[in-house]
Amino acid sequence: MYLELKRVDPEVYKAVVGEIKRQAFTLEMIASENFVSRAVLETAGSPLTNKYAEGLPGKRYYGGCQFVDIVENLVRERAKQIFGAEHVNAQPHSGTQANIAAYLALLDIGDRILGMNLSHGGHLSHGHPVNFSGKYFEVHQYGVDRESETIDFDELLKIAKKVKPKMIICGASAYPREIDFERFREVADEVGAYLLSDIAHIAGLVAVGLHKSPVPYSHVVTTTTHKTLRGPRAGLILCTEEHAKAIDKSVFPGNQGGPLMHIIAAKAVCLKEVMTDEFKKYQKQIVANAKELAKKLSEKGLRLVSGGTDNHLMLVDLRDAGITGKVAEEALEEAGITVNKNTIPFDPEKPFIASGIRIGTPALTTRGMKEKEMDTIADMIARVVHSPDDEKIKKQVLDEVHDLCMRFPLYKEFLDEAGVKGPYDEPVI
Ligand code: DSN
Repeated sequence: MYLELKRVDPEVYKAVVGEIKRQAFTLEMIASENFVSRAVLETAGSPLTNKYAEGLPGKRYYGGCQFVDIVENLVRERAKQIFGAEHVNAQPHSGTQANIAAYLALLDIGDRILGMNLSHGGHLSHGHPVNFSGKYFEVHQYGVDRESETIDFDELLKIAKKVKPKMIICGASAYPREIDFERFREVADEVGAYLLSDIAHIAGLVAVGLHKSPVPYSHVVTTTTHKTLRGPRAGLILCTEEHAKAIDKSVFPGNQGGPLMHIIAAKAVCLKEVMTDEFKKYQKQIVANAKELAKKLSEKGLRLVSGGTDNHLMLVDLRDAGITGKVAEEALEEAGITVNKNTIPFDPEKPFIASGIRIGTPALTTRGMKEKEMDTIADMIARVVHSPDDEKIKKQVLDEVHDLCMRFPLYKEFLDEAGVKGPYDEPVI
């Protein structure tokens, strides 16, 4: 697959193989990451990257769009079918681009928006002073209840009544519980606000019906396609027919130029995979794995925010363990386990230090790991987190991680081609 790259640019080739090797021989537990199929990968690397296609299928500003029209229409039709949406825009380059386009379709600069506090699980693009969302809109925030650590709807309603936002944004990037979209819509209706639901993290769970869909309750739904949905790195917007024109115009010409047709084609392939029984089984296993991991981590004395998980991720509060998220992230990485430090609700630490780590199961579940492996991994994580400075423990865990990874191979054909059989082999140049 990469033989020509090897010939033309050995430096990039080595970095590419290095990254494939890193993915294959470490435990990828960043909740927002996943491993795409060979079909998605081939499509994302196809000559469709060469094509300019501003506009929409059948209404382009360039000639020669007959084939890219096919793939964009497939994304629109498949996404409509999967999510029960009236309208789909297939072009956002990412989740944040989707949010920008949705805000600018429905809002005017300076309007009030109400989103979830970032350190309670929200997202930068849901209204944060350092982000465009906080610079161009007047941002207000809701969060979780201090005791239950779940969304505080009474507080949300109180804030919404006081602030009178034009849009309420729900959806999260670090919230382990199912989101009650119906209740969000009730609050939005009570104050005359639009509801935007960002399902970037849980799109796969929603697609197969494991979590309730926000589509019937939202004016607009945005998502990424590369997390639980396991597609290429990109975004999608779903909306009601009423807002279809405004959304399409806001994506192009409002906020983006030429759509990435190779990525749109890969989104079509991803959605075809989403429609299979195998994908439904996969989503169920993601949640089963997360629940098992959460249970075992709790048994090993680690406190989980809200006490557990309903989805693909959990947040570990490390304050009782006496270490910060930053230290835990670094120690786990040395032991071959990749997670990210994450603030917890009411965190006394700054985001770059953080009191927690966020752990997710989508990528490991793609490799075929199940509850038994989650038990083993919980044990590994606990050993490292309880002794982050113990080099012997980290080395032992690293060896165990390598053994486990060898039993669940990933992108083996690429590594074989590069002459890489194990974690310490270098690609042959
Ligand atoms: N960076 C993504 C995440 O990790 O959740 C959100 O944009």
